[in-house]
Parts: sequence; C-alpha cells; structure tokens
Amino acid sequence: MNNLLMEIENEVAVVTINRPKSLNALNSETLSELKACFEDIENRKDIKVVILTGSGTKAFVAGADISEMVNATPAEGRQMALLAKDAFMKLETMPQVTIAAVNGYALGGGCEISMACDIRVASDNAKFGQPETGLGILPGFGGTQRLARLVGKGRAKELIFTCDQIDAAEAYRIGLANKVVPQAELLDTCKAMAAKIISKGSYAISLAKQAINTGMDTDLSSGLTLEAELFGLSFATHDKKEGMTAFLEKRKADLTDF
Ligand code: DAK
Repeated sequence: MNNLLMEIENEVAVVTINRPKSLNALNSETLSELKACFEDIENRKDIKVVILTGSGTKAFVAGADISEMVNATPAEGRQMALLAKDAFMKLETMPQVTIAAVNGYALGGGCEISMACDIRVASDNAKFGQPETGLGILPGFGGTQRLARLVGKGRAKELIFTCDQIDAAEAYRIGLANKVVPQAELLDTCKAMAAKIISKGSYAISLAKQAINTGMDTDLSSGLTLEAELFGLSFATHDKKEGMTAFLEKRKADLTDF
C-alpha cells in the first residue's frame, strides 16, 4: 500500500491515510487501497475496532484530490465514484466498529469518509465542511445523505449551500462529532473508547450496528421488526448465556463471540 499505513494492536487496527503533502487528499489509488483494506478487515476476526485517521497534525482528509479530478474524463469520474462507493459502503457496513479520529481538516470527501464511520472523535483543531458547491460539484461520496441524517436537513443544507467550515466545538454542538479532545490526546482517547467497546459483546455490537444502520433507512415498524429478528439471533450465542450467567453469579463475563 503506497498511501495507507495500518497497525494492529489489542484487536484495534489504526488505519492512517498517508499523503501528508496533499493533506491526505483522496486520489483513485488511495480509494482503491482503502477498498482493499476494508475488504480485508471485514473478514478478520482479530480486528474488532478500526480507527481511521490522517497522517500529520494538520489534516484528517482535505477532500478528494482536486489535482486528479481537474482533468478527469466522465469515465474516470465514474470509475472514481464506483471505487469510493464500494470503499465507503464497506466502511459503513463492516461488522467491526469504526471510529474516525479527525485530526484536522475534514473537508469534502474527508468529512464524508468520517461520516461513513460509526463514531467521530475530533481534535480541537479539526475543521469540518463540504466545499464542493464552490468547485461546481455537489458532495458525491454520500455527503448529501449522511450529513442530513446526522445533523438534520436544515443544518446539512446550510453547510452544503454555504461551504462554511465549522470548528470542532460547533461540530460537537450539532452532533457531527461525538467528542472533542486536545490533539495530543486524540489517538489515546480513540483507543480507550475502542478498549471499552471490545470489552462488550462484539457479536451483539455488530448486530446492533446492523439494526441501527438499516433501521435508520427504513420506517419505524420495519426497523423494530429487524431489531426483533436480530435480538432473537443474539439468544443463540455463547455471549448471551455467559453474559447473563455471569451477572447472576456476580462475576465478570467472559464474552468471546465475534
Ligand atoms: N486535493 C489536492 N491537493 C490538495 C487538497 C485536495 N483536496 N487539499 C490540499 N491540497 C494540497 C494543496 O494543493 C497544497 O499542495 P502544494 O501547493 O503544497 O503542492 C498542500 O495540499 C497544502 O495545502 P494548502 O497550501 O492549501 O494549505 P492551507 O493551510 O493554506 O489550506 C486547506 C488548507 C485545507 C484549507 C486548503 O488546502 C483547501 O481548501 N483544500 C481544498 C479543500 C477542498 O476543497 N476539498 C474538497 C475537495 S472536493 C466524486 C465524489 C466526491 C468527490 C469527488 C468525486 N465522484 C463521485 C467521482 C469529492 C470532492 C471533494 O472532496
């Protein structure tokens, strides 16, 4: 991989987009590597949480690579769109929990890839924004859909129509960031959150993720039906038996399913 770094420790994979000279902008090669990386991770049992971040202290991801897009043909644009769609969908639907460690600018495709993660933790210097309409395009990596779902239609429209950048505190206030921490504490905060998540039932978490993701895209009744099905499935697991038995026996549960 030319543009990604991956470190695995304690069942946590830290995936770093590593193009600091262009503020980690997403070119086709990086999108292709992200797709392959996420396909690999989704089938691994030794990784339970993925932390996605950008290299350096200035940017998480400053968007799609404008220098590549400027002269791209429609066919190349289409190819890029398909790559990104596959990579972002994998990120969103993989059974592992995904945390975006937003360590600086998260603009355009950068904001969009952070929104395909389950949780966003921002450093205090982070800036979020969707500047696409200023470039004559609209957000094309899911921004119109995921931003509206996360912060509501009115705020999403304001951000997309004005191209305003918002700081980490404002992102937290509107529900785009789950937490804001000093930059020096960003990765440790994400790792601590990952450890807490890993101590719970990983299979149950993957079912809950599926219920939330699918349920948000459907009506309440269908979402509740899906929840009931997945709830039933969790009763077939070792973790359900162990978790409840451990509670009754007043001991710590040994949860192992994934
Ligand atoms: N692409 C390519 N290079 C970039 C870049 C980007 N998005 N962002 C920054 N860089 C490069 C700069 O060109 C500069 O390179 P050199 O001049 O040093 O060679 C280097 O990174 C440092 O950037 P600056 O010198 O500009 O640094 P500043 O501190 O002055 O400004 C900034 C930082 C983040 C405010 C500024 O760099 C900036 O505004 N960057 C562009 C942000 C942006 O507009 N991003 C959105 C891109 S549009 C698609 C779907 C979706 C998309 C595309 C296609 N399909 C369906 C096919 C998504 C589009 C977008 O994301």
